[in-house]
Amino acid sequence: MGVLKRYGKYLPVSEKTPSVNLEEGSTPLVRLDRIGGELGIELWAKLEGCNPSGSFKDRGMVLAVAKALEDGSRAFVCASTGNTSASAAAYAAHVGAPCYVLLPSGKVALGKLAQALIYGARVIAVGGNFDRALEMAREAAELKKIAMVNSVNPYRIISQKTGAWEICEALGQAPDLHVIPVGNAGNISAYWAGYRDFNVWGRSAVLPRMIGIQAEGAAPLATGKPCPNPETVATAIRIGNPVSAKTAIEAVSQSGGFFETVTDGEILNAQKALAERGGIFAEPASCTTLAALVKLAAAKKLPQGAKTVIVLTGNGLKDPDAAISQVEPPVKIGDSLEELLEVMA
Ligand code: AN7
Repeated sequence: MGVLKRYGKYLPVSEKTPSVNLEEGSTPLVRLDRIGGELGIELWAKLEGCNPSGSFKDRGMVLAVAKALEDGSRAFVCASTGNTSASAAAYAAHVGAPCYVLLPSGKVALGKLAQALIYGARVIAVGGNFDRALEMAREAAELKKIAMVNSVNPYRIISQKTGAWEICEALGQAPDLHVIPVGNAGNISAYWAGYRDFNVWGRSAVLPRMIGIQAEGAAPLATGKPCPNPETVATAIRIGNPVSAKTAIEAVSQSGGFFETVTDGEILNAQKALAERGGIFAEPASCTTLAALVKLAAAKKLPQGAKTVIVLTGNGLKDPDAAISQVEPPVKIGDSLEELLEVMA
């Protein structure tokens, strides 16, 4: 029914807030018994790739766009590693407003670029990395007086809390472990705030340990050191200077969790495992979560039987190149039945 309808009572919306709805949220929470069994845990995956633009960004974008319209904005701008731009472009199109998106040139997965373009956004390829593009977008938003819809916009984070609320409602309470990719660090901050809400409202006695995962080549929070030249196959989280670093560090420390890193090889292995043994195709950034669980299990650092949720933040179809790079090409035959039967033997 859309995030603003389902959770409007708990969000800063009033009768003056325009109703914006692409039927985002209410995504599946899927139990993965084959993979969970191998890891010795009760494993659940939140399929955020089932959102209308194919990532979790829609949860926050719907409120950011509704509030911007309420406040009189008529255009939007964002910088993005891909998914924020796809989401912003979709919602801008839906409400009939122009949208400018700044992308790090050549570093955005093909599906996400296709989305921003087909939704009709003004797509600008910046000759710098995401962190620089974000600075530029912030300055342009101020000068041109248009709404900035990156997660520096507080409504994004507030509305992304709905992911945690849905998990608590589906499981009856919060899980033991919450495992989530970390780029600009907004989502881990939002989930922790959402879990605390349910705790304060008396609807979950449990608070999960928050485990934030970064790619080894873009791990400012996991290493505690700035990362001026982030690099990873998981382009969504190719971010060196996370805007929400402070709240992410708080989420991890208050919950008794930790940050972990995984290599590009571990990420791609996990992507394949999730598809082959779970039936789920998620983009590389999302697969950092399973990669980390595999790594922790191997080091005997995974509490056996723990109820664990991984957030699969984006759809695998967004980055076909990453998937194709690690699989065998199709078997080629002519058009005879004999050849077919031979390859099926
Ligand atoms: C699939 O689109 O930053 O830690 O500009 O696309 O809240 O930043 C995307 C981030 C995880 C990290 N998984 O979330 C952008 C952008 C996917 C993502 C993250 C992103 P945050």
